Amino acid sequence: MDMREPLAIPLPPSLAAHAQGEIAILRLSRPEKRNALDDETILGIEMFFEALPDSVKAVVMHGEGEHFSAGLDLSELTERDIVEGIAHSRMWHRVFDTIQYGRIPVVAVLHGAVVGGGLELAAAAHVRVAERSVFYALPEGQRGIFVGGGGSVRITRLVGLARVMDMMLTGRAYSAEEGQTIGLSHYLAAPGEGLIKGLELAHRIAGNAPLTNFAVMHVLPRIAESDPASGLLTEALMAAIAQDDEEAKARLKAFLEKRAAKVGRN
Ligand code: 1HE
Repeated sequence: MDMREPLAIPLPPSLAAHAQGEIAILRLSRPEKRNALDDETILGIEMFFEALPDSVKAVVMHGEGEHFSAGLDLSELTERDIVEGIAHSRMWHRVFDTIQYGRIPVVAVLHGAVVGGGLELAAAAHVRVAERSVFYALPEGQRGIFVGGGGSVRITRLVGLARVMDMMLTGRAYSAEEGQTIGLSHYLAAPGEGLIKGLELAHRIAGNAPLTNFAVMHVLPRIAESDPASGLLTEALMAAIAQDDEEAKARLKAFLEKRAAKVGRN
């Protein structure tokens, strides 16, 4: 039985949103253009994340049709000058920052093409599930352009500068298995089973203490980017704040009274 209900967020036709209990599902719904990302869609993604009700604790993002996303809508690119180009890229940065540094952890479920801006969008999510049909590429080089959706920051942090250089210079594509090995995805799924896996992961994430999810989304990446001494100090502060939370105390008590699931068995 499908328990999904439409979410009352005004979105462009290229997006669809549903709720399933504490999970919101965002679907890129422009399969006739391979979910190419035009301005309307990017702004719609921002609207979706900003309007999510408090009841939502995790998001699953996926794509309709044969591909997750063919990246930037190239038909919108032709008439832009330099100033407009900078503003456009900064708009993508703003929206993808809303995903990465928002309130809610996001699981991206990937299949087919995950290329250019599609890969940049996927890289802004917190957990990635890849169906075996996935291929990843940064065809900006072939198109005569450059990444503009945060890829030079986020994708280089996922897989390293050398690999991104190769992808952009040679047009190299990575398969699902290769992407899993180099760190583009966290999980592999059989064709058609990515959404089920993504929902399962989202339910686990939604079950965490909210303060832990906040710390993982907002504090952990900042620590990873800082010098070790500042990072360790920030970690100590965050650890003390987290353990002082009532929810942490209740969870630790539940474990000590043998009411909590054991690691690796839930
Ligand atoms: C598009 C786009 C697009 C498809 N913008 N319209 N992205 C790319 O360079 C990838 C370009 N796309 C492709 O290489 C292929 O379309 C795919 C490998 C993704 C899929 O192939 P296929 O055979 O399933 O579809 P198709 O027949 O190529 O495309 C179907 C339609 O989608 C067709 O339009 P139609 O009107 O002729 O039916 C395509 O033109 C259209 N379409 N991709 C616009 N991207 C913030 S900076 C980010 C910079 C980038 O993202 S650069 C990478 C851009």
